Amino acid sequence: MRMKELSLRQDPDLRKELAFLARGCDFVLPSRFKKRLQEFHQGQAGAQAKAKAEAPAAPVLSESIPKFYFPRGRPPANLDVDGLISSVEKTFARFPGERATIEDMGQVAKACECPLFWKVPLFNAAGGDRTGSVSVHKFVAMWRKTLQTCHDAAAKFVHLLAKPGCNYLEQEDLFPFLQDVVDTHPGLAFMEEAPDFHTRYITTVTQRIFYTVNRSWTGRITYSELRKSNFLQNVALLDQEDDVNQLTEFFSYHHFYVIYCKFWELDTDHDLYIDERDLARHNDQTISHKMIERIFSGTVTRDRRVHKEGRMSYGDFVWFLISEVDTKTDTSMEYWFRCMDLDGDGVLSMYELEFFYQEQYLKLEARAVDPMPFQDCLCQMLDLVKPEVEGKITLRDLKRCKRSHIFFDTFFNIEKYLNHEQRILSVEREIETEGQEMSDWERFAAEEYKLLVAEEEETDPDQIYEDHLSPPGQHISELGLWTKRHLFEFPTAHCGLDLEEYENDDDYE
Ligand SMILES: [Ca+2]
Ligand SMILES: [Ca+2]
Repeated sequence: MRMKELSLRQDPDLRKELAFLARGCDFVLPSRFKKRLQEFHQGQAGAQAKAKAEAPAAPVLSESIPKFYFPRGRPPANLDVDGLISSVEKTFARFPGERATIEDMGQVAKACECPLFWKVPLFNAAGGDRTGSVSVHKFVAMWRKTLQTCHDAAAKFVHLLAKPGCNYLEQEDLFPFLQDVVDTHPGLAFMEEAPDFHTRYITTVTQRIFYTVNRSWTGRITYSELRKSNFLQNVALLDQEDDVNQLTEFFSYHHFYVIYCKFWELDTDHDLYIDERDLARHNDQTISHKMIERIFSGTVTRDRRVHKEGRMSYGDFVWFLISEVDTKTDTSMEYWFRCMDLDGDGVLSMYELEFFYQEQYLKLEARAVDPMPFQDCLCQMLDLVKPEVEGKITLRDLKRCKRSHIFFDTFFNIEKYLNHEQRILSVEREIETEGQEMSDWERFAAEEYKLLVAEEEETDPDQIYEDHLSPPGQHISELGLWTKRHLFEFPTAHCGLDLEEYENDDDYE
């Protein structure tokens, strides 16, 4: 039993959850933890039974602990490291002085049987970013160690990008990789002339990666989080897909463009920060002031300045917008649950629900809509969510009920609430076909992109031309304007075809 517990503590995910539990973090619910423990024990029992059946004659040594947990992937039975290394050596033999520059790294990545866009991670892990090129010896030493210690793509990717001694990825660890995507992916070649824009695209993609992959909200992507996500499959697809807009999960330029334009509209002075009043203007004041205040309390934002200085950066806005548009994803449900759980006890109490509903009630009255009294609204919501423990709504209840978007919109999103009221039937249909069509986010991004492009086409073409001729190199205060021109400049050259695709292809994903 003691052995079991020790092994359990070696699982970084479980260890983190234990630490959270110890600190009374509202976010790791005991029930969820119990379930994981149970799964873990079952998995362990299964693996042990299997190992026993496969190797009944193996000598049992009192000090040997059977290995059942492989954070860096399960080692393959017949791993031919020398064979893999020799094909890398053959590739290096083609380069002058057997040294590879960054331009050669595509071939090296292929020789390593990795997707093309692993080239910069591979190059940097062998010290290429410091020396400008890598020798065959240095590279082979690095790659041999990687092959011997990391046994699947997730483990290798983290190993290549993480800081020395770290077994997780932080946001900045992804920047060199993403910069290379911007610099060399054919679908982003048009960004070459606007280096200021690179950072914003990279910030957007980084936030989307953490939003989807970093399920623990720690700001550190672990092996297992990466393994459970689709991210590496998307990286591999970058090789084959020239149109990044097809990769809607992380890399889409259109999605970035939509998010950035939404931020731009709110950031009127274009210093790349927005305050509470700016955010409140989002989508015609649809989010309640109480909720905006909660967001600025720092409960769901990474940048400490949000709470301390009352200003939100673009990165945190990406989380807000995606959560606001699509309340059906796990991260979004967690985002809004955290906001609504004022005392952080992991339960939405009647007090907390009433706190948010009060403002919604007044807003409805102001719009001459007859609002439901709180008690009626409460009954309706409890009926919708059906919490396990009467009168106490947990995150687990909301995730299970599949209609948490209606719940959240009722308490702080007036536009969407009214939409639900008007479209009860179509909402029902939506639930039935869930998983078969575009997500709310994808639909929103595609529609907004169309609108933005149409808006730009209406602009007087002569005016655009004059703007482009304005002298470049303005000061920071004017950077926004300069960017805006580029912002609206990019899609025109590319949108024709893409737009047709949106219109003609019903199966667009
Ligand atoms: Ca601002
Ligand atoms: Ca609470």
